[in-house]
Amino acid sequence: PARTEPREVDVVVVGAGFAGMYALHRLRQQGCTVQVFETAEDVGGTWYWNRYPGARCDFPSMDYSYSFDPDLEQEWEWTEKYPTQPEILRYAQHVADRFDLRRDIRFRTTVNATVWNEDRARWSVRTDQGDEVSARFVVHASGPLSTWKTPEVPGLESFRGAWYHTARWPHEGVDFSGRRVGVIGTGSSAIQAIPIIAQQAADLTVFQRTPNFAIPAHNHPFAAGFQDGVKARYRELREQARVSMFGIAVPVPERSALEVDPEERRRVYDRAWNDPDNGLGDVYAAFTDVLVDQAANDTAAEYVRDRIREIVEDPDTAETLCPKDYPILTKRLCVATDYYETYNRDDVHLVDLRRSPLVEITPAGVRTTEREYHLDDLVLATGFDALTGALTSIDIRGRGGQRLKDKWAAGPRSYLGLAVAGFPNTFIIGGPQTPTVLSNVIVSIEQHVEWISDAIRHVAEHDLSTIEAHPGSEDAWVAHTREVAGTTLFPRSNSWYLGSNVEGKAREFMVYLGGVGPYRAKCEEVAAKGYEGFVLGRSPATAGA
Ligand code: NA7
Repeated sequence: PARTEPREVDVVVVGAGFAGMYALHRLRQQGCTVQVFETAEDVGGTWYWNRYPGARCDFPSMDYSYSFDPDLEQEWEWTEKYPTQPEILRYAQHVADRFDLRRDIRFRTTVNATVWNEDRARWSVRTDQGDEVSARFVVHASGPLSTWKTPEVPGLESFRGAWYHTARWPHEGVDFSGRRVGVIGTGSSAIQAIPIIAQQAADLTVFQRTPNFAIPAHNHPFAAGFQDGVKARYRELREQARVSMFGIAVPVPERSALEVDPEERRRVYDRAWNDPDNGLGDVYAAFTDVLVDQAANDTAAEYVRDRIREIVEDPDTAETLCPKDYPILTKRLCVATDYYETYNRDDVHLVDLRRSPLVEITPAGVRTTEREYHLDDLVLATGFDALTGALTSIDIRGRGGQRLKDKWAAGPRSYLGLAVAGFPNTFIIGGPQTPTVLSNVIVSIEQHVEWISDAIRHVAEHDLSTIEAHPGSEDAWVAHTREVAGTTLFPRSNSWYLGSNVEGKAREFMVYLGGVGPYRAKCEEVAAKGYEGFVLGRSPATAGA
């Protein structure tokens, strides 16, 4: 039989998390035909997959929500300071219903290749379900923390018990009652899950390679009237978030941690630690120099280490839990409920993998250089191939058949994190070289979606065929991203921001640290100057079409 021509759409969007959902809505509103592909069975992205016990957002619910529709933000009712995964997923589902998004989303379908066709100036998009769609534009909304990773030790397949990765948790939940459970990893996910697993399990062993800093969440249901008060000021608060450093309205620091006297410093840190309305911003923006000056940073790090030593009764365990070899805040600061307290339980044990590294997973459990630990269940809270993993796992081939994966072998290269030279009409939401992962992600997502849909409209309205990053602007953006990172303490820690958590991955600091507000201003300036730094093409294929 004759091969049928692939269906043509204006835009293919990869992923139906918060980024893909808003991209679909916005692009459809401006008249584009859009096809979204999503691996999961429903919308929600991160909040669809990460169903481990205790999974919550570490930004407050009233801030971590869409701002694009004033009615949506007024009608939705959040229940508590930090929203749980089920509550955020319900919100995503509500948005999908409200804007009738699902009719343009193909679920249970993974995009595995996008190939640029020079003659037609279109992308051919293929999926694991055999779809082939021809699209003028591809928008990658597959998430900075979606490609999960297991520990780089052999034996996982031999384990006789059940194992779970925090980012692929069974929908029906897991009952750990009466079981001997091991958790590998002590990042944000583990720090949320450990206290809850500890309550259930007969016995919990935590395998820690690098300790993390965590501040108390002080999570609580909203007091009467609180939500209405925020909603009354929403326009002003959202605007403050858009121009802020981290995508959330917090006061801009004016003082150095070293210029105030120790009592005043202590007062500021005590407030960040004890205030029921505290948050990450209180620490990241406590002083002007905590992110850039080692001595200033040490004051914050020592404050948190002192709290750990106060909370954890066994001095040896407390010291093992104290991060000492990297500056505080240069790995994501965690927000915790009873995390350090959990180590005071008799049935919780901490194994320091720095002293006795992990050797293998065995049929019966986990073996370190010291001994074997027998376990019924194993929880892998071992993180993600962050920022680039979801993009390089797709066979993306641009001009001349060049693969994105090859182009990025020595580290990601992009212009504004939005576009890549040699890959016309392709945009990335929340990717590397943007502030996204060090911000209130939804604020960053909205800015990206709005910028990208404006760019797509610009191409359509000016009868252009392509928009593509100029190699020179890409070089300049990569250099600028490095330069800004180099003025901070961030490159001093082996974090997933640097790619150092994945074996063989290039070391390149992947987050733009200029701040959400300044980054937005830069993107807006580029657009206002007629997409300065981009090459706008008019090909025979579209001329007169
Ligand atoms: P993270 O923050 O990447 O944490 C992963 C943890 O797993 C971290 O403690 C790692 O230790 C540990 N890990 C990874 N591989 C191994 C091996 N092979 N052996 C021992 N320990 C290992 O992921 P999360 O899911 O917690 O959080 C990701 C982000 O989601 C978070 O930052 C928030 O922004 C939301 P390491 O530090 O590499 O020594």
